[in-house]
Amino acid sequence: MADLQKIADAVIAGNREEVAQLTQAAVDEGVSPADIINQGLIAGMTVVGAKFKANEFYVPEVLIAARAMHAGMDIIKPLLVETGVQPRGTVVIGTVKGDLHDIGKNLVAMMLEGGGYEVIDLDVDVAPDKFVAAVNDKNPQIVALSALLTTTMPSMKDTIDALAAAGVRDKVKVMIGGAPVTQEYADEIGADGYAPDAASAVDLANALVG
Ligand code: B1M
Repeated sequence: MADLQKIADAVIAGNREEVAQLTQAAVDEGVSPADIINQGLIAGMTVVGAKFKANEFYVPEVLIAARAMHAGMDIIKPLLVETGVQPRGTVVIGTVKGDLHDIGKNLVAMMLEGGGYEVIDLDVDVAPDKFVAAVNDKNPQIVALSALLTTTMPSMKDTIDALAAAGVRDKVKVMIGGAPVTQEYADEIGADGYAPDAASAVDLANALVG
């Protein structure tokens, strides 16, 4: 009988081979993809997020755990399509125009994937019109904006304004984050939420999609 807690433990330990092997064994035993994701892969990443918040894990451990989670997701993803399991929501994420910093954004993207979201990553230096195009094409529930420079924070407001000008602002929740960003700034530019770190970003996304 598959022990899904072992998958979670292997994710937390960042053991990519073990996650892949245990995930494949669970699939072969007929455990549902949704159970493997929720009780194994996401459960593991939830613990990783909590440890990261508590400063028990640092960036390298989170990246290694996320890589291990991906090894399991690679096995599960084709089955999700077959069984029609829906992600918790879709998030379009990117580092805003003029800004090339992607380490924090990638962490947020990985944690959101670990939290059960489909993540569409537009990469770095993303102009407002690219976010608008992605909202029109992919119909996400959330647009997630990252900025690391005080000089590129205004691109967050430009992006929100562009979503409004294109008539799609009410279709999505906008969350923002990055080292210089604050809740006050989120309020000032009309974002729906701010998260200080990658684990909090998952909590915020969950709150925003209800
Ligand atoms: Co840059 N850089 N950098 N840099 N860089 C900083 C940000 C800086 C603080 C360094 C300093 O001067 N002390 C400074 C900004 C000053 C300011 O604006 N106030 C700075 C500068 C000035 C620059 C350049 C202008 C330097 C130059 O060329 N003169 C230049 C700008 C280039 C550009 O973007 N146009 C530049 C370039 C670079 C590198 C390319 C060399 C490299 C980036 C490589 C890469 O990302 N692939 C780099 C790096 C690595 C840094 C530092 C050292 C580290 C940033 C990082 O990755 N942190 C940084 C100094 C520092 O922070 N100590 C610095 C780790 C990462 C996990 O944290 O990104 O904060 P962070 O993400 C966190 C949270 O913020 C949050 O969650 C993450 C995980 O918990 N978060 C979100 C992030 N996005 C979120 C989104 C959310 C929610 C949470 O919701 C959507």
